[in-house]
Amino acid sequence: MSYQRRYALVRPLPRSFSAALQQTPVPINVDLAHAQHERYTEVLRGLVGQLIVVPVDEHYPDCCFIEDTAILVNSVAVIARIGADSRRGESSAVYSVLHKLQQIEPSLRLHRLTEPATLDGGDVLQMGGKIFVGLSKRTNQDAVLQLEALFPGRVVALPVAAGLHLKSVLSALDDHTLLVEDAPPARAMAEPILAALPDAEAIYLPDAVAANVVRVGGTVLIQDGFPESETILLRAAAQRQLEVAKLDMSELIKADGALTCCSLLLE
Ligand code: CIR
Repeated sequence: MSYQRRYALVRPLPRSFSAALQQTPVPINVDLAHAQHERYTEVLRGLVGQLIVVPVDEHYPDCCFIEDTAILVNSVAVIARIGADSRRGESSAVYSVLHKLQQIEPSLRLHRLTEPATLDGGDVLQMGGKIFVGLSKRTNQDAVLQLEALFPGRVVALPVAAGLHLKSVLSALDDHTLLVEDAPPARAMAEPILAALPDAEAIYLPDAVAANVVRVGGTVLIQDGFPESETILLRAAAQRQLEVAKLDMSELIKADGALTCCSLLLE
């Protein structure tokens, strides 16, 4: 996979974010969440060719979690049918933006997952040419079947045993390095991924949220505020000659958001 990205799509954090879905309800400081999301956006702007901002929609408190609306595989965009009813409409604005982008990127192809498929992009990990799909409360087997038809031989489904999404407990630092929360359910989720990628190794981290990083070009975005995990990540990044950008996303974490969930990256 090329880590250079020509485009990143982001969607601003709405004022209605205080009503975002939460696995554990805790009050959110929306002003701070807004500032954290802005910083994420600005850091990303400096790392990609062009940052595309999808208009915010106050009707969707979770709309900043744009990752869930689509998956981008090389020049193919698959518009998701988001698993949570309250979020399903978030994909339309992303479809419109990608449809417009086709005018300057004619090789971009658009597909839509259709009922009864449900899928959140947070359940999809692309690594080593494979597309790993977590079967979760949000993502079902019908989505797996539709993805298999689009990407024959590349899709591997696995159960999500911990966290909201597959990538709530793991992510790819590069095509050979899987970051995984050091806990039995997450280790079990990593097994089929490592089995499918014989050249890959796992690096285990004490904090689930720190296992979700965004790799863009020669830079990796990591969560600030998890010192034990950070020590391990800094070592892994240095070994791979990667720059590190630390982002504090504490208020988005309260709504089960991680780093990958706030952008869609297009090669
Ligand atoms: C939700 O429950 O859908 C949102 N509050 C969080 C979504 C996070 N998405 C992601 O990590 N891909």
